[in-house]
Amino acid sequence: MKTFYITTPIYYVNDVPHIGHAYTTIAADVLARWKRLCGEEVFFLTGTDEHGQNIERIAREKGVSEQVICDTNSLRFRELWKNLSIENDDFIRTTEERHAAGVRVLWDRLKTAKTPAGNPAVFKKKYAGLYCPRCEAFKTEDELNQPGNLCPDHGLPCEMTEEENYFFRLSDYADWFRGVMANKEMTISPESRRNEVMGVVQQGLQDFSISRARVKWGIPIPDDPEHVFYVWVDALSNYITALGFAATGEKRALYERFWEKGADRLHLIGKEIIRFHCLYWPAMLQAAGLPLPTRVFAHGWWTVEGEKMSKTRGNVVDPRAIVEEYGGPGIGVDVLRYFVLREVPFGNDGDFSRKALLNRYNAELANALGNLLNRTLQLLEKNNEGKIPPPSPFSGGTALENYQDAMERLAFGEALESALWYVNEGNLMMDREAPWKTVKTDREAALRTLFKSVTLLKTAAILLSPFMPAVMGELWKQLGERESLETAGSRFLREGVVQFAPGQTVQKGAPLFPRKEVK
Ligand code: ME8
Repeated sequence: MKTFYITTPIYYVNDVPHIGHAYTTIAADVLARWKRLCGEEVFFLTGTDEHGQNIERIAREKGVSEQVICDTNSLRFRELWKNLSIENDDFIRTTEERHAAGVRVLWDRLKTAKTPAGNPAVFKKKYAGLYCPRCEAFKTEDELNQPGNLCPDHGLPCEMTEEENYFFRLSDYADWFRGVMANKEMTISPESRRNEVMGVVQQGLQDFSISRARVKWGIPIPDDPEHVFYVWVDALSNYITALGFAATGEKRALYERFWEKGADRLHLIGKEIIRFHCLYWPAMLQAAGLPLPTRVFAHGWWTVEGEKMSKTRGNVVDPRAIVEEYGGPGIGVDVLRYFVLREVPFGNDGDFSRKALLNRYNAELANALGNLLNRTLQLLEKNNEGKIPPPSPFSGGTALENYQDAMERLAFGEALESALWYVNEGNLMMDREAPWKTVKTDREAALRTLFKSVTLLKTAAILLSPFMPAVMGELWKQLGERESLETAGSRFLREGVVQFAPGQTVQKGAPLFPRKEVK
Protein backbone atom coordinates (compact mmCIF):
# COMPACT_ATOMS: atom_id res chain seq x y z
CA MET A 1 0.00 0.00 0.00
CA LYS A 2 1.27 3.47 -0.89
CA THR A 3 1.94 5.74 2.09
CA PHE A 4 1.44 9.49 2.14
CA TYR A 5 2.55 11.90 4.86
CA ILE A 6 1.23 15.44 4.74
CA THR A 7 1.97 18.29 7.12
CA THR A 8 0.98 21.93 7.61
CA PRO A 9 3.25 24.47 9.31
CA ILE A 10 2.80 24.42 13.06
CA TYR A 11 1.13 27.74 13.80
CA TYR A 12 2.37 30.26 16.34
CA VAL A 13 0.16 30.56 19.39
CA ASN A 14 0.75 34.30 19.67
CA ASP A 15 -1.98 34.82 17.08
CA VAL A 16 -5.55 33.64 16.78
CA PRO A 17 -6.34 31.40 13.81
CA HIS A 18 -7.50 33.27 10.70
CA ILE A 19 -8.36 32.57 7.10
CA GLY A 20 -4.65 32.22 6.15
CA HIS A 21 -4.07 29.39 8.63
CA ALA A 22 -7.36 27.81 7.62
CA TYR A 23 -6.30 27.92 3.98
CA THR A 24 -3.23 25.72 4.46
CA THR A 25 -5.02 23.34 6.78
CA ILE A 26 -8.03 22.96 4.48
CA ALA A 27 -5.76 22.30 1.50
CA ALA A 28 -3.89 19.63 3.46
CA ASP A 29 -7.16 18.05 4.55
CA VAL A 30 -8.52 17.95 0.99
CA LEU A 31 -5.36 16.23 -0.18
CA ALA A 32 -5.44 13.78 2.73
CA ARG A 33 -9.07 12.90 2.01
CA TRP A 34 -8.30 12.49 -1.69
CA LYS A 35 -5.36 10.16 -1.02
CA ARG A 36 -7.47 8.09 1.37
CA LEU A 37 -10.12 7.82 -1.33
CA CYS A 38 -7.38 6.61 -3.68
CA GLY A 39 -6.69 3.81 -1.20
CA GLU A 40 -3.41 5.16 0.16
CA GLU A 41 -2.40 5.01 3.79
CA VAL A 42 -2.33 8.61 4.95
CA PHE A 43 -0.92 10.41 7.96
CA PHE A 44 -1.90 14.06 8.27
CA LEU A 45 -0.15 16.21 10.88
CA THR A 46 -0.76 19.73 12.06
CA GLY A 47 -0.05 21.51 15.36
CA THR A 48 1.20 24.58 17.16
CA ASP A 49 4.58 26.27 17.59
CA GLU A 50 4.68 27.46 21.20
CA HIS A 51 8.12 28.61 22.32
CA GLY A 52 10.01 31.88 22.21
CA GLN A 53 10.30 35.43 23.35
CA ASN A 54 6.92 36.58 22.02
CA ILE A 55 5.12 34.12 24.26
CA GLU A 56 7.23 35.29 27.22
CA ARG A 57 6.21 38.87 26.47
CA ILE A 58 2.49 38.10 26.09
CA ALA A 59 2.51 36.06 29.30
CA ARG A 60 4.17 38.96 31.13
CA GLU A 61 1.67 41.45 29.73
CA LYS A 62 -1.28 39.30 30.71
CA GLY A 63 0.20 38.30 34.05
CA VAL A 64 -0.19 34.58 33.46
CA SER A 65 2.26 31.77 32.79
CA GLU A 66 3.55 30.96 29.32
CA GLN A 67 1.93 27.56 29.52
CA VAL A 68 -1.49 29.12 30.05
CA ILE A 69 -1.10 31.27 26.93
CA CYS A 70 -0.01 28.22 24.93
CA ASP A 71 -2.80 25.98 26.23
CA THR A 72 -5.49 28.58 25.54
CA ASN A 73 -4.35 29.48 22.05
CA SER A 74 -3.39 26.00 20.94
CA LEU A 75 -6.90 24.90 21.83
CA ARG A 76 -8.32 27.62 19.56
CA PHE A 77 -6.54 26.07 16.60
CA ARG A 78 -7.53 22.56 17.56
CA GLU A 79 -11.18 23.51 17.93
CA LEU A 80 -11.27 25.48 14.71
CA TRP A 81 -9.91 22.49 12.81
CA LYS A 82 -12.59 20.29 14.30
CA ASN A 83 -15.23 22.82 13.22
CA LEU A 84 -13.85 23.01 9.69
CA SER A 85 -14.14 19.21 9.18
CA ILE A 86 -10.37 18.78 9.32
CA GLU A 87 -9.45 15.12 9.86
CA ASN A 88 -5.86 15.35 11.03
CA ASP A 89 -4.34 12.18 12.46
CA ASP A 90 -2.32 13.98 15.11
CA PHE A 91 -1.80 17.43 16.57
CA ILE A 92 1.71 18.20 17.81
CA ARG A 93 2.54 20.91 20.32
CA THR A 94 6.15 21.94 20.75
CA THR A 95 5.63 22.17 24.51
CA GLU A 96 4.94 18.42 24.70
CA GLU A 97 7.57 16.15 26.18
CA ARG A 98 7.51 13.81 23.17
CA HIS A 99 8.60 16.78 21.07
CA ALA A 100 11.37 17.90 23.44
CA ALA A 101 12.65 14.33 23.57
CA GLY A 102 12.82 14.25 19.77
CA VAL A 103 14.64 17.56 19.60
CA ARG A 104 17.26 16.25 22.03
CA VAL A 105 17.84 13.13 19.93
CA LEU A 106 18.21 15.30 16.84
CA TRP A 107 20.67 17.52 18.73
CA ASP A 108 22.73 14.49 19.73
CA ARG A 109 23.19 13.72 16.09
CA LEU A 110 23.77 17.30 14.95
CA LYS A 111 26.42 18.16 17.52
CA THR A 112 28.79 15.47 16.22
CA ALA A 113 27.80 15.73 12.55
CA LYS A 114 30.13 16.76 9.75
CA THR A 115 29.12 18.89 6.78
CA PRO A 116 29.68 17.54 3.22
CA ALA A 117 32.96 19.51 3.28
CA GLY A 118 34.07 17.72 6.47
CA ASN A 119 33.59 20.60 8.93
CA PRO A 120 31.64 20.34 12.17
CA ALA A 121 27.99 21.04 11.24
CA VAL A 122 27.40 22.86 14.54
CA PHE A 123 29.71 25.43 16.14
CA LYS A 124 29.55 28.19 18.73
CA LYS A 125 30.16 31.79 17.83
CA LYS A 126 29.91 35.25 19.40
CA TYR A 127 27.55 37.36 17.43
CA ALA A 128 26.73 41.05 17.55
CA GLY A 129 24.04 42.81 15.61
CA LEU A 130 20.74 44.62 15.60
CA TYR A 131 18.06 42.39 17.03
CA CYS A 132 14.26 42.63 16.67
CA PRO A 133 12.63 41.03 19.71
CA ARG A 134 9.33 40.56 17.82
CA CYS A 135 10.95 38.75 14.90
CA GLU A 136 13.26 37.11 17.44
CA ALA A 137 15.97 37.55 14.87
CA PHE A 138 19.06 39.58 14.03
CA LYS A 139 18.53 41.98 11.15
CA THR A 140 21.07 42.91 8.50
CA GLU A 141 21.72 46.58 7.75
CA ASP A 142 20.04 46.14 4.36
CA GLU A 143 16.84 45.08 6.06
CA LEU A 144 16.93 48.06 8.42
CA ASN A 145 17.60 50.57 5.70
CA GLN A 146 15.76 53.39 7.48
CA PRO A 147 16.44 55.90 10.29
CA GLY A 148 16.24 54.65 13.87
CA ASN A 149 16.93 51.04 12.88
CA LEU A 150 13.23 50.24 12.79
CA CYS A 151 12.21 46.69 12.00
CA PRO A 152 10.42 46.77 8.62
CA ASP A 153 7.86 44.23 9.83
CA HIS A 154 7.12 45.60 13.28
CA GLY A 155 8.20 49.25 13.19
CA LEU A 156 9.99 48.84 16.52
CA PRO A 157 13.58 49.91 17.04
CA CYS A 158 16.06 47.02 16.88
CA GLU A 159 18.58 46.80 19.70
CA MET A 160 22.32 46.30 19.42
CA THR A 161 22.81 42.88 20.97
CA GLU A 162 25.74 40.60 21.54
CA GLU A 163 25.27 36.94 22.21
CA GLU A 164 27.10 33.66 21.94
CA ASN A 165 25.00 31.21 19.96
CA TYR A 166 25.24 27.83 18.38
CA PHE A 167 25.24 27.98 14.60
CA PHE A 168 24.52 25.52 11.87
CA ARG A 169 27.09 25.62 9.06
CA LEU A 170 24.66 26.00 6.16
CA SER A 171 27.37 27.68 4.07
CA ASP A 172 28.84 24.23 3.40
CA TYR A 173 25.66 22.88 1.80
CA ALA A 174 25.31 24.71 -1.54
CA ASP A 175 26.77 21.98 -3.76
CA TRP A 176 24.99 19.28 -1.86
CA PHE A 177 21.74 21.15 -2.29
CA ARG A 178 22.24 21.57 -6.02
CA GLY A 179 22.74 17.80 -6.17
CA VAL A 180 19.46 17.21 -4.31
CA MET A 181 17.65 19.40 -6.81
CA ALA A 182 19.35 17.76 -9.78
CA ASN A 183 18.56 14.20 -8.76
CA LYS A 184 15.07 15.18 -7.56
CA GLU A 185 15.50 13.64 -4.13
CA MET A 186 13.24 16.51 -3.08
CA THR A 187 11.08 18.72 -5.26
CA ILE A 188 9.97 22.30 -4.64
CA SER A 189 6.74 23.61 -6.16
CA PRO A 190 5.57 25.76 -7.79
CA GLU A 191 8.45 26.31 -10.21
CA SER A 192 8.69 30.01 -9.26
CA ARG A 193 9.42 29.05 -5.64
CA ARG A 194 12.03 26.55 -6.72
CA ASN A 195 13.74 29.30 -8.69
CA GLU A 196 13.56 31.58 -5.67
CA VAL A 197 15.35 28.98 -3.54
CA MET A 198 17.96 28.37 -6.24
CA GLY A 199 18.52 32.14 -6.25
CA VAL A 200 19.19 32.13 -2.51
CA VAL A 201 21.75 29.36 -2.99
CA GLN A 202 23.35 31.27 -5.85
CA GLN A 203 23.75 34.36 -3.68
CA GLY A 204 25.60 32.35 -1.05
CA LEU A 205 24.21 30.45 1.93
CA GLN A 206 24.71 31.96 5.38
CA ASP A 207 25.18 29.94 8.54
CA PHE A 208 22.18 30.28 10.81
CA SER A 209 21.86 30.40 14.58
CA ILE A 210 20.10 27.56 16.34
CA SER A 211 20.11 28.72 19.95
CA ARG A 212 19.18 31.69 22.10
CA ALA A 213 20.70 32.64 25.45
CA ARG A 214 18.30 35.43 26.42
CA VAL A 215 15.16 33.30 26.08
CA LYS A 216 13.92 30.99 28.82
CA TRP A 217 10.69 29.71 27.25
CA GLY A 218 12.13 26.97 25.09
CA ILE A 219 13.78 23.57 25.13
CA PRO A 220 17.13 23.82 26.98
CA ILE A 221 20.17 22.58 25.14
CA PRO A 222 21.19 19.46 27.11
CA ASP A 223 24.89 20.15 27.54
CA ASP A 224 24.48 23.89 27.82
CA PRO A 225 21.25 24.72 29.67
CA GLU A 226 21.89 28.47 29.54
CA HIS A 227 20.72 28.19 25.95
CA VAL A 228 17.43 27.10 24.49
CA PHE A 229 16.92 25.87 20.94
CA TYR A 230 15.93 28.63 18.59
CA VAL A 231 12.75 28.44 16.56
CA TRP A 232 13.92 26.64 13.44
CA VAL A 233 15.44 23.61 15.18
CA ASP A 234 12.59 23.53 17.63
CA ALA A 235 9.83 24.02 15.05
CA LEU A 236 10.93 22.15 11.94
CA SER A 237 11.73 19.03 13.91
CA ASN A 238 8.02 18.66 14.75
CA TYR A 239 7.59 16.85 11.46
CA ILE A 240 9.54 13.89 12.79
CA THR A 241 9.10 14.16 16.55
CA ALA A 242 5.31 13.77 16.13
CA LEU A 243 5.88 10.46 14.38
CA GLY A 244 7.84 9.09 17.33
CA PHE A 245 11.37 9.79 16.09
CA ALA A 246 12.73 9.66 19.65
CA ALA A 247 10.67 6.67 20.74
CA THR A 248 11.60 3.03 20.75
CA GLY A 249 9.78 -0.14 19.80
CA GLU A 250 6.19 0.11 18.67
CA LYS A 251 5.95 3.83 19.39
CA ARG A 252 8.48 4.43 16.63
CA ALA A 253 6.41 2.58 14.03
CA LEU A 254 4.84 5.69 12.52
CA TYR A 255 8.23 7.30 12.12
CA GLU A 256 9.54 4.27 10.30
CA ARG A 257 6.44 3.97 8.16
CA PHE A 258 5.93 7.61 7.21
CA TRP A 259 9.41 9.06 7.29
CA GLU A 260 12.04 6.37 6.79
CA LYS A 261 10.49 3.82 4.49
CA GLY A 262 9.75 5.55 1.22
CA ALA A 263 6.50 7.34 1.95
CA ASP A 264 5.63 10.38 -0.12
CA ARG A 265 6.43 13.13 2.42
CA LEU A 266 4.90 16.48 1.60
CA HIS A 267 5.29 19.72 3.56
CA LEU A 268 2.57 22.19 2.68
CA ILE A 269 3.54 25.75 3.67
CA GLY A 270 3.01 29.42 2.92
CA LYS A 271 5.55 31.09 0.65
CA GLU A 272 7.18 33.15 3.44
CA ILE A 273 8.80 30.15 5.13
CA ILE A 274 10.25 28.51 2.05
CA ARG A 275 13.91 29.10 2.98
CA PHE A 276 13.51 27.28 6.26
CA HIS A 277 11.72 24.31 4.74
CA CYS A 278 13.74 24.02 1.56
CA LEU A 279 17.23 24.82 2.86
CA TYR A 280 17.56 24.75 6.66
CA TRP A 281 15.47 21.66 7.25
CA PRO A 282 16.91 19.44 4.50
CA ALA A 283 20.46 20.42 5.51
CA MET A 284 19.80 19.55 9.15
CA LEU A 285 18.28 16.23 8.13
CA GLN A 286 21.26 15.46 5.92
CA ALA A 287 23.63 16.27 8.79
CA ALA A 288 21.67 13.99 11.10
CA GLY A 289 21.73 11.21 8.50
CA LEU A 290 17.96 11.24 8.00
CA PRO A 291 15.84 11.17 4.83
CA LEU A 292 14.57 14.45 3.37
CA PRO A 293 10.96 15.35 2.66
CA THR A 294 10.11 14.30 -0.90
CA ARG A 295 8.09 17.44 -1.70
CA VAL A 296 7.67 20.97 -0.44
CA PHE A 297 4.78 22.99 -1.82
CA ALA A 298 4.52 26.70 -0.98
CA HIS A 299 1.21 28.39 -1.63
CA GLY A 300 0.60 32.13 -1.96
CA TRP A 301 -0.82 34.69 0.42
CA TRP A 302 -4.30 36.08 0.83
CA THR A 303 -5.02 39.75 0.99
CA VAL A 304 -8.48 40.91 2.09
CA GLU A 305 -10.52 43.17 -0.19
CA GLY A 306 -7.22 44.23 -1.76
CA GLU A 307 -5.34 44.93 1.48
CA LYS A 308 -2.73 43.13 3.49
CA MET A 309 -4.43 41.29 6.36
CA SER A 310 -3.27 42.63 9.73
CA LYS A 311 -4.43 43.14 13.28
CA THR A 312 -3.68 46.86 13.11
CA ARG A 313 -5.85 47.25 9.99
CA GLY A 314 -8.53 45.25 11.76
CA ASN A 315 -9.33 43.30 8.60
CA VAL A 316 -8.36 39.81 9.74
CA VAL A 317 -10.92 37.33 8.41
CA ASP A 318 -12.23 34.91 11.01
CA PRO A 319 -13.19 31.66 9.26
CA ARG A 320 -16.03 31.21 11.76
CA ALA A 321 -17.72 34.38 10.48
CA ILE A 322 -17.78 33.02 6.91
CA VAL A 323 -19.14 29.69 8.14
CA GLU A 324 -21.97 31.50 9.94
CA GLU A 325 -22.79 33.69 6.92
CA TYR A 326 -23.21 30.63 4.72
CA GLY A 327 -25.39 28.49 6.93
CA GLY A 328 -23.29 27.30 9.86
CA PRO A 329 -21.76 23.83 10.46
CA GLY A 330 -21.91 21.53 7.46
CA ILE A 331 -22.87 23.76 4.56
CA GLY A 332 -21.09 26.95 5.73
CA VAL A 333 -17.90 25.00 6.33
CA ASP A 334 -18.06 23.36 2.92
CA VAL A 335 -18.68 26.66 1.16
CA LEU A 336 -15.58 28.10 2.81
CA ARG A 337 -13.49 25.02 1.94
CA TYR A 338 -14.71 25.16 -1.65
CA PHE A 339 -14.22 28.87 -2.13
CA VAL A 340 -10.64 29.22 -0.89
CA LEU A 341 -9.43 26.43 -3.15
CA ARG A 342 -11.57 27.44 -6.13
CA GLU A 343 -10.98 31.18 -6.20
CA VAL A 344 -7.21 31.31 -6.65
CA PRO A 345 -4.85 28.93 -8.49
CA PHE A 346 -3.02 27.15 -5.68
CA GLY A 347 0.47 28.64 -5.47
CA ASN A 348 -0.59 32.17 -6.49
CA ASP A 349 -1.45 35.05 -4.19
CA GLY A 350 -5.12 35.88 -4.01
CA ASP A 351 -7.65 38.31 -2.68
CA PHE A 352 -10.47 37.36 -0.36
CA SER A 353 -13.58 39.29 -1.26
CA ARG A 354 -17.14 38.80 -0.05
CA LYS A 355 -18.47 39.64 -3.50
CA ALA A 356 -16.41 36.95 -5.21
CA LEU A 357 -17.55 34.45 -2.60
CA LEU A 358 -21.21 35.31 -3.12
CA ASN A 359 -20.91 35.15 -6.91
CA ARG A 360 -19.25 31.76 -6.89
CA TYR A 361 -21.71 30.43 -4.36
CA ASN A 362 -24.70 31.40 -6.45
CA ALA A 363 -23.27 30.56 -9.87
CA GLU A 364 -21.46 27.31 -9.18
CA LEU A 365 -23.03 25.80 -6.10
CA ALA A 366 -26.65 27.01 -6.05
CA ASN A 367 -27.37 27.42 -9.77
CA ALA A 368 -25.20 24.73 -11.31
CA LEU A 369 -24.87 21.90 -8.79
CA GLY A 370 -27.94 22.51 -6.63
CA ASN A 371 -30.15 23.02 -9.64
CA LEU A 372 -29.02 19.88 -11.47
CA LEU A 373 -29.72 17.75 -8.42
CA ASN A 374 -33.03 19.44 -7.85
CA ARG A 375 -34.46 19.03 -11.29
CA THR A 376 -33.10 15.53 -11.81
CA LEU A 377 -34.61 14.19 -8.61
CA GLN A 378 -37.87 16.03 -9.17
CA LEU A 379 -38.28 14.50 -12.64
CA LEU A 380 -37.39 11.03 -11.37
CA GLU A 381 -39.93 11.24 -8.56
CA LYS A 382 -42.61 12.54 -10.90
CA ASN A 383 -42.03 10.12 -13.75
CA ASN A 384 -40.32 7.01 -12.39
CA GLU A 385 -41.41 6.70 -8.75
CA GLY A 386 -37.97 8.02 -7.80
CA LYS A 387 -36.26 4.91 -9.19
CA ILE A 388 -32.88 5.20 -10.91
CA PRO A 389 -33.56 4.24 -14.57
CA PRO A 390 -31.81 1.27 -16.24
CA PRO A 391 -28.21 1.96 -17.29
CA SER A 392 -27.48 3.37 -20.69
CA PRO A 393 -23.82 3.76 -21.62
CA PHE A 394 -22.29 7.12 -22.44
CA SER A 395 -18.84 8.67 -22.52
CA GLY A 396 -17.49 10.53 -19.51
CA GLY A 397 -14.86 12.50 -21.44
CA THR A 398 -11.42 13.19 -19.97
CA ALA A 399 -12.53 15.05 -16.86
CA LEU A 400 -11.56 12.23 -14.46
CA GLU A 401 -8.01 12.03 -15.77
CA ASN A 402 -7.72 15.81 -15.64
CA TYR A 403 -8.97 15.81 -12.08
CA GLN A 404 -6.51 13.13 -10.97
CA ASP A 405 -3.62 14.85 -12.67
CA ALA A 406 -4.55 18.21 -11.16
CA MET A 407 -4.78 16.75 -7.63
CA GLU A 408 -1.33 15.22 -8.02
CA ARG A 409 0.00 18.72 -8.82
CA LEU A 410 -2.04 20.32 -6.01
CA ALA A 411 -3.83 22.34 -8.69
CA PHE A 412 -7.04 22.39 -6.66
CA GLY A 413 -8.72 25.00 -8.83
CA GLU A 414 -8.21 22.88 -11.94
CA ALA A 415 -9.41 19.77 -10.12
CA LEU A 416 -12.59 21.58 -9.12
CA GLU A 417 -13.10 22.71 -12.68
CA SER A 418 -12.89 19.10 -13.81
CA ALA A 419 -15.38 18.03 -11.16
CA LEU A 420 -17.71 20.84 -12.22
CA TRP A 421 -17.46 19.64 -15.82
CA TYR A 422 -19.82 16.81 -14.85
CA VAL A 423 -22.28 19.28 -13.42
CA ASN A 424 -22.19 21.66 -16.36
CA GLU A 425 -22.40 18.76 -18.78
CA GLY A 426 -25.48 17.57 -16.91
CA ASN A 427 -27.21 20.93 -17.06
CA LEU A 428 -26.44 21.40 -20.76
CA MET A 429 -27.74 17.93 -21.49
CA MET A 430 -30.94 18.54 -19.54
CA ASP A 431 -31.53 21.80 -21.40
CA ARG A 432 -30.84 20.14 -24.74
CA GLU A 433 -32.77 16.92 -24.22
CA ALA A 434 -35.59 18.45 -22.14
CA PRO A 435 -36.77 15.20 -20.52
CA TRP A 436 -39.79 17.01 -19.04
CA LYS A 437 -41.02 17.36 -22.65
CA THR A 438 -39.82 14.10 -24.20
CA VAL A 439 -41.36 12.10 -21.39
CA LYS A 440 -44.75 12.76 -22.98
CA THR A 441 -43.76 11.24 -26.34
CA ASP A 442 -40.72 9.02 -25.70
CA ARG A 443 -40.47 7.91 -22.08
CA GLU A 444 -37.43 5.68 -22.74
CA ALA A 445 -35.47 8.65 -24.09
CA ALA A 446 -36.40 10.77 -21.08
CA LEU A 447 -35.26 8.03 -18.70
CA ARG A 448 -31.96 7.72 -20.57
CA THR A 449 -31.37 11.42 -20.02
CA LEU A 450 -32.18 11.12 -16.33
CA PHE A 451 -29.91 8.12 -15.96
CA LYS A 452 -27.04 10.09 -17.46
CA SER A 453 -27.84 12.98 -15.17
CA VAL A 454 -27.74 10.92 -11.94
CA THR A 455 -24.51 9.31 -13.13
CA LEU A 456 -22.95 12.72 -13.68
CA LEU A 457 -24.18 13.85 -10.27
CA LYS A 458 -22.82 10.79 -8.55
CA THR A 459 -19.42 11.20 -10.19
CA ALA A 460 -19.33 14.88 -9.26
CA ALA A 461 -20.26 14.03 -5.66
CA ILE A 462 -17.31 11.64 -5.37
CA LEU A 463 -14.84 14.13 -6.83
CA LEU A 464 -16.17 17.04 -4.81
CA SER A 465 -16.29 15.08 -1.54
CA PRO A 466 -12.71 15.84 -0.41
CA PHE A 467 -13.60 19.55 -0.70
CA MET A 468 -17.17 19.48 0.61
CA PRO A 469 -17.53 16.33 2.72
CA ALA A 470 -20.72 17.28 4.57
CA VAL A 471 -22.82 18.54 1.67
CA MET A 472 -21.67 15.78 -0.66
CA GLY A 473 -22.72 13.32 2.04
CA GLU A 474 -26.16 14.93 1.90
CA LEU A 475 -26.26 14.77 -1.90
CA TRP A 476 -25.28 11.13 -1.60
CA LYS A 477 -28.25 10.43 0.65
CA GLN A 478 -30.60 12.19 -1.74
CA LEU A 479 -29.34 9.90 -4.50
CA GLY A 480 -30.56 7.05 -2.34
CA GLU A 481 -27.11 5.50 -1.86
CA ARG A 482 -26.77 2.78 0.74
CA GLU A 483 -23.04 2.24 0.56
CA SER A 484 -20.82 4.96 2.06
CA LEU A 485 -19.44 7.60 -0.26
CA GLU A 486 -15.90 6.54 0.71
CA THR A 487 -16.41 2.88 -0.22
CA ALA A 488 -18.22 3.63 -3.46
CA GLY A 489 -15.79 6.44 -4.28
CA SER A 490 -12.75 4.19 -3.86
CA ARG A 491 -14.31 1.55 -6.08
CA PHE A 492 -15.15 4.14 -8.71
CA LEU A 493 -11.52 5.30 -8.73
CA ARG A 494 -10.27 1.71 -9.10
CA GLU A 495 -12.77 0.59 -11.73
CA GLY A 496 -13.72 3.84 -13.43
CA VAL A 497 -17.47 3.09 -13.55
CA VAL A 498 -20.38 4.38 -11.54
CA GLN A 499 -22.98 1.79 -10.54
CA PHE A 500 -26.36 1.91 -8.87
CA ALA A 501 -27.98 -0.73 -6.71
CA PRO A 502 -30.95 -2.59 -8.19
CA GLY A 503 -34.15 -0.74 -7.35
CA GLN A 504 -32.26 2.26 -5.95
CA THR A 505 -34.66 5.10 -5.20
CA VAL A 506 -33.77 8.75 -4.84
CA GLN A 507 -34.83 10.78 -1.81
CA LYS A 508 -35.32 14.41 -2.70
CA GLY A 509 -34.59 16.64 0.29
CA ALA A 510 -34.07 20.30 1.06
CA PRO A 511 -32.02 22.26 -1.52
CA LEU A 512 -28.29 21.63 -1.00
CA PHE A 513 -27.32 25.24 -1.60
CA PRO A 514 -30.22 27.67 -1.20
CA ARG A 515 -29.73 30.69 -3.45
CA LYS A 516 -28.48 33.78 -1.64
CA GLU A 517 -29.78 37.26 -2.37
CA VAL A 518 -27.30 39.67 -3.91
CA LYS A 519 -27.56 42.85 -1.87
O1 ME8 B 1 5.32 30.75 10.43
N1 ME8 B 1 -2.34 33.83 3.39
O2 ME8 B 1 3.66 30.15 11.92
P1 ME8 B 1 2.49 31.18 11.57
C1 ME8 B 1 -2.06 32.53 3.25
N2 ME8 B 1 5.39 28.80 13.36
N3 ME8 B 1 -1.53 31.77 4.22
C2 ME8 B 1 -1.26 32.33 5.39
C3 ME8 B 1 -1.53 33.70 5.63
C4 ME8 B 1 -2.09 34.46 4.55
N4 ME8 B 1 -2.37 35.75 4.66
N5 ME8 B 1 -1.16 33.98 6.89
C5 ME8 B 1 -0.70 32.82 7.44
C6 ME8 B 1 4.93 30.13 11.40
N6 ME8 B 1 -0.76 31.81 6.53
C7 ME8 B 1 5.85 29.13 12.07
C8 ME8 B 1 5.93 27.91 11.17
S1 ME8 B 1 6.69 25.43 10.60
C9 ME8 B 1 7.88 24.37 11.11
C10 ME8 B 1 6.81 26.81 11.66
C11 ME8 B 1 -0.41 30.41 6.78
O3 ME8 B 1 1.51 31.04 12.67
C12 ME8 B 1 0.68 29.90 5.85
O4 ME8 B 1 0.63 28.50 5.80
O5 ME8 B 1 3.04 32.52 11.28
C13 ME8 B 1 1.93 30.30 6.59
O6 ME8 B 1 3.07 29.56 6.21
C14 ME8 B 1 1.53 29.98 8.02
O7 ME8 B 1 0.13 30.30 8.09
C15 ME8 B 1 2.34 30.78 9.03
O8 ME8 B 1 1.82 30.55 10.29
